[in-house]
Amino acid sequence: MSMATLKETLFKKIQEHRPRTTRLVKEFGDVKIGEVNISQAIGGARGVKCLVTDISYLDPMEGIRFRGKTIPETFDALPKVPGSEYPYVEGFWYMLMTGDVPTMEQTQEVVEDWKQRARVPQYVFDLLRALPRDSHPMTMFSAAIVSMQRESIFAQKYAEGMSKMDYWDPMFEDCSNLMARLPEIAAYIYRMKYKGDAPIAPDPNLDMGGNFAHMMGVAKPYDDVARMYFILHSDHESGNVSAHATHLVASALSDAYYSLSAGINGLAGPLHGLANQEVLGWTQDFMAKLGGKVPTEDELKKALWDTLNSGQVIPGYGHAVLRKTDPRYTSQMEFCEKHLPDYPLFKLVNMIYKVAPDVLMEHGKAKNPWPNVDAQSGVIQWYYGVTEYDFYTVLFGVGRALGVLANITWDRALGYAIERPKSVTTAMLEEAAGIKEKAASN
Ligand code: NMX
Ligand code: MLT
Repeated sequence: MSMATLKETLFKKIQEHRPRTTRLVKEFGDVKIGEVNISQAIGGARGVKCLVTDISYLDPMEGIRFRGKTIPETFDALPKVPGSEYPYVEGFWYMLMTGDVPTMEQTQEVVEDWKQRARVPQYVFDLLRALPRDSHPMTMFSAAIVSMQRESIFAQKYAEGMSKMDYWDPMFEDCSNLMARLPEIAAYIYRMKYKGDAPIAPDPNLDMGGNFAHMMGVAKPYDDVARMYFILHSDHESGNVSAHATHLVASALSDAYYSLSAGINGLAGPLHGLANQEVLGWTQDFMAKLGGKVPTEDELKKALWDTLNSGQVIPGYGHAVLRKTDPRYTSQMEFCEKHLPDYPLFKLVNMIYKVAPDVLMEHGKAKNPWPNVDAQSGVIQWYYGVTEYDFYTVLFGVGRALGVLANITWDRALGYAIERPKSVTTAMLEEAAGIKEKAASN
């Protein structure tokens, strides 16, 4: 008997899962899972449980689990690219989609499938070339994604008339096509913008991570850096801005191109993904002020306080959910300890890790004084020669696409509703707080 494809396995999983969701809604729809208070309504819905995903879960103390697996468990379980330390991104996609760890054969099926889907339409390159060259790379990335909307199989099938039960199928097709094309688009932006407008053609013999490194023009072990980076940045449950924005837009039955572009726009904010470029910017400015010499802990402390006292955040520190060091930070730190232990920038980042949490605790505002994923990622890129730090969020975006696209495929499979939370007025909150008489009209 021939092996089931990823799509066939996914369909089986979807059929098994649907009754669970239906039962919860039908029989237990009234069961309460939380309450909402005024500070949550004003403060970004922090901690409000109103999203459902099975792709990943974020525990405040332990950090992320992808399909129930911690980061080290994920790296251990998945099939590795021969001669590499890190797994195939394609196998990770299989795991995010189905919840199963694929065999090497199942992984190879996705590798081959993505190769068939990888051709980027010429008009995407034409569009990128038409944009001002000083556009931010995230603007270019988002524009390239939304420009491909005309390719959407979901939009086409929807226009023709399609049963709700079938929505997941063209959504999966669109998401797979996007995943197969994003690496070339990202690398093209990089080479066009920063490397003398000299794009490198894809190599059809390579896996996704290997091909990305090849198209970036960066030698080994950057292929492994790419695999590690994309997997680490893939998913952080559903409430973060990029995942939530993607899900929100998809909930209107907008296709994967519109939805991912929206998510990428959210990732481009400095409090979200852009923080990784801000970390490098902050660190480089600080080094420049010191004339390049290695700082003392006191000098570093002063620079951190100067940032806080000028009303700015310390990029790469703090988190809306996490209350410990982000395991994605730790995973990258372990990579650095192995591959670049004596690199001065790595040493400086470690020194910040030693000093910043105490400074943030003394400052007394941030609920989490520990580093997040963005505090460490730029060092690795810099070490391998990718020093153009305004490009870093595009790398985050390629990785994030894995998680958010797996999520919206399942959104369609489980028939999740159009998202529409309720808003209230300030006067209504004042009434609820008992500090204002009920007005005839709010
Ligand atoms: N530096 C200075 N102040 C901070 C920091 C920080 N790193 N983190 C939080 N605060 C402040 C925050 O601005 C807020 O101040 P105010 O009361 O004046 O509005 C206060 O502490 C309470 O915020 P929290 O509840 O701890 O954090 P929140 O959940 O609102 O925000 C972040 C989470 C991640 C947006 C926030 O910690 C931050 O701005 N960090 C720096 C930017 C960053 O690293 N972002 C990347 C997040 C990961 N990612 O890749 O997306
Ligand atoms: C993320 O990876 O999305 C960030 O850590 C932000 C978050 O989870 O809120």
